[in-house]
Amino acid sequence: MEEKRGLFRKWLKGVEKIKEGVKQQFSRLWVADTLQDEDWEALEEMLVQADLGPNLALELVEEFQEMKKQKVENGSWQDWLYGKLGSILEGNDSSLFSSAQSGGMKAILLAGINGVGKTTLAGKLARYYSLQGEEVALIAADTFRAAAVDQLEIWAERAGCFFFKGSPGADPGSIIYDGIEAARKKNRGFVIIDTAGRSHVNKNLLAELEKMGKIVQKNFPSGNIENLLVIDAMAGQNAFLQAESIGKALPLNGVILSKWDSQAKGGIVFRIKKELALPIKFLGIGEKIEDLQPFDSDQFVKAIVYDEEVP
Ligand SMILES: Nc1nc2c(ncn2[C@@H]2O[C@H](COP(=O)(O)OP(=O)(O)OP(=O)(O)O)[C@@H](O)[C@H]2O)c(=O)[nH]1
Ligand SMILES: [Mg+2]
Repeated sequence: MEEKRGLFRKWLKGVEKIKEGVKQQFSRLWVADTLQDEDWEALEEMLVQADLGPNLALELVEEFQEMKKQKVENGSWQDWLYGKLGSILEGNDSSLFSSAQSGGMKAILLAGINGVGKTTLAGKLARYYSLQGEEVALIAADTFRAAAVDQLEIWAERAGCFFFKGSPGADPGSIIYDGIEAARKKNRGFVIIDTAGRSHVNKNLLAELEKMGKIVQKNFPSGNIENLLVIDAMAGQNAFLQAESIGKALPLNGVILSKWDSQAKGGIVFRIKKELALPIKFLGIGEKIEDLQPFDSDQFVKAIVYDEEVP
């Protein structure tokens, strides 16, 4: 319970900024009798600052203007905004493997640019799914840095799961192939693959990722694979460029936003769902193994719009 409360507080930190802006702007404009262009511009600016992006910001401002014109007695801006933001996130299924074949092995492949938190997430997910009764294997397919393999091994120890590393000099594709075989032999049906950070503009690295994805694809039915893109919650506009080019190399099933605890602005969630049409699966909310939250869209929207209490 204490752990849950602590995690909720960390999670709320990533909501604070957008919540504050929303509360100030919408409540002020809602009650004002006459409004100038500057007032609407300030609202738009706040939404852009909160990382919702220019298109969505404008859409919200225009709809809010319309809504204010037809202001119904006793209506509230909160209920309107809850409905509007909720509709953007509608259908965000944060569960993994919802269409997996029962009894079959499952694989998570983590991809993303350098330093976004992939290895940390591999450890967090290993613990999360081990606690749910899965037999987890962590595969170290980052061959760029020797230290990366050691780093993952430490996470595997913390999570108490099986760890596989390739021989020095092996290519990541063959490590994945051998890792899957080793996991199968050890009856570890839940494989999590950590890959090297790769720039989304480096063609060779993207081709390498494509190859890794194909090896996973050959070894698992499609419903048993989750190719997840890890994005730094503060990446802003750049997140979309990353998703676009990495998504061309690897068919993505969803996004994990990391570093949610460090001044994330929150609005990026709506853009990812709307512009990339990818579900948000988890939030990384700190550097510890337990700092992971499945993304709950209703809880998120409620926390922005209404005054949520720490449970
Ligand atoms: N505050 C915070 N820090 C995080 C989070 N996730 C990871 N970090 C930190 O971010 C840094 C990079 O994390 P890694 O897991 O090594 O990132 P990576 O994507 O594997 O990095 P490369 O393999 O070099 O591409 C480390 O210092 C982590 O402790 C998070 O959710 N919150
Ligand atoms: Mg790493």
